[in-house]
Amino acid sequence: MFAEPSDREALRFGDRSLTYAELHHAAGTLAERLRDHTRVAVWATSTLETCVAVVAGVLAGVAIVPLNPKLGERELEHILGDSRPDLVLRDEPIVFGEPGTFAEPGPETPALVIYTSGTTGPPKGVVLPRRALTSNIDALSKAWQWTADDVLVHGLPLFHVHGLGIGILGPLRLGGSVRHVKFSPEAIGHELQNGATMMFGVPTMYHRIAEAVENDHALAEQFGKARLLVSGSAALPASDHARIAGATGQGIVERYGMSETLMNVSVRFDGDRRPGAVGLPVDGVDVRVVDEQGHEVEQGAIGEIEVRGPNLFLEYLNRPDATGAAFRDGWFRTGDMAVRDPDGYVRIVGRRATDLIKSGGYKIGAGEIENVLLEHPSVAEVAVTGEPDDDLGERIVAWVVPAGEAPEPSALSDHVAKLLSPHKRPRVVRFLKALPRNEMGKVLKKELS
Ligand code: MLC
Ligand code: AMP
Repeated sequence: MFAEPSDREALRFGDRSLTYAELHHAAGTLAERLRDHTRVAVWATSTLETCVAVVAGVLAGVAIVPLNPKLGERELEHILGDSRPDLVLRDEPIVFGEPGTFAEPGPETPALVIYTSGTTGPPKGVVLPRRALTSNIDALSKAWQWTADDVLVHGLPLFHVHGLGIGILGPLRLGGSVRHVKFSPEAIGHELQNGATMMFGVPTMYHRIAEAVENDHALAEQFGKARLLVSGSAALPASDHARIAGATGQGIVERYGMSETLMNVSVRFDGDRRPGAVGLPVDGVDVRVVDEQGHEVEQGAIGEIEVRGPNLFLEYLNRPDATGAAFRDGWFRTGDMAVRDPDGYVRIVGRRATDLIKSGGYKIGAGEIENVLLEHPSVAEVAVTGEPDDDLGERIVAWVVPAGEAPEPSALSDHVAKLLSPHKRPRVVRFLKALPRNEMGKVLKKELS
């Protein structure tokens, strides 16, 4: 799964780093403690300790459940209750002791359980086996000409597939290095000036980079040095693509992924970096665009993306119902709507469910937020929607019918941040006398804008 021990730097967080030899030693030591466990939860702080714990789990064949370190009490309770970890690690001190020896676990062994939001209830645990990770990293290595010579820089959180699944495990498998920074255009630019060759980010980060490089010539030059800038987790606006290309000379490479499928489609390193398109299926992955009956649509027509291949997850933990509903004839139904260009390039044009919001690259279910807002004593009725936002892609809006006097909007945002996660908090609260509903009583969200 991972590159061999050596003196090469594997990981760097600020002024702390580990070589491959140190990483194998530390992770092997911790893996010995994890032996015979089934699942271990890790508070996924942006630290070396988190990476060592994840590598230890992978070595020992134990599934790691990364937890957002800012998780609120309700969401945490759900994730722990659902995943029932044998152990919870938080910034576990790095120890160079007696490393255990382990046979390579089988390809179907669960490696990560990533919690992802649906439209209504609490998040579901996506169980990713080792072969999904190894096959996907190898396919991306080919697509991006990504090798052991690369030094990746990013500031992504370590509890999702983008930052952890490919942003940490990718370099560690390929034998390159990764430098993790607290995201700012300047922090990324500094690393690109000093040896980093490629960057991963979500469109919100590229929007902030676009703003920054247009006003700072030296920063633009730093970004111009990169071998490769990759964007994903949400649609990169064509305007930000063009602004960055104009200021730095870099065409951003877009790829499309999901917790359940890892990165299934991407523009190639030497491919056409066309704004608004996410490229072609990566090697070994089948992608089709189908109508509601599951028949492939004609080229140029809109349909839903379905995916098949070794990159797919095993199941939603404890949710055979949801797992069954997510597949049709062996194909995973993404819920994303797309068209294909004449050359096969995929263009994502929307989502099947209006109750899923992508904000800052995080997927957020409207129903989950509505449920906790209804628990607030000042809320009689509520509907949550996503509105276009230049920075976040979409911002979360709560439409509230107050019970009595209207509360402070910040009280409602804090309530959501505290019970769920800060990134799920409404950025805007609008008060109404009543929600628009149809004769069946269903809220007409399209009328809320
Ligand atoms: C604000 N904060 C609060 C708060 N209000 N905390 C508690 N209560 C409140 N009411 C805190 C936040 O926690 C944060 O702290 C700070 O204030 C600012 O928060 P923000 O404004 O929400 O976010 P910002 O810092 O601006 O972050 C933007 C961002 C972030 C782009 C850096 O959205 C991000 O990291 N996005 C990446 C999401 C991602 O990885 N998605 C991949 C999913 S996988 P602090 O301490 O943090 O500053 C996937 C598949 C695929 O999609 O294809 O990849
Ligand atoms: P998540 O469930 O958090 O893994 O988010 C996956 C979703 O992010 C996908 O279903 C898409 O809706 C969205 N997504 C990821 N990459 C892209 C992209 N390049 N363009 C548009 N949407 C994307």
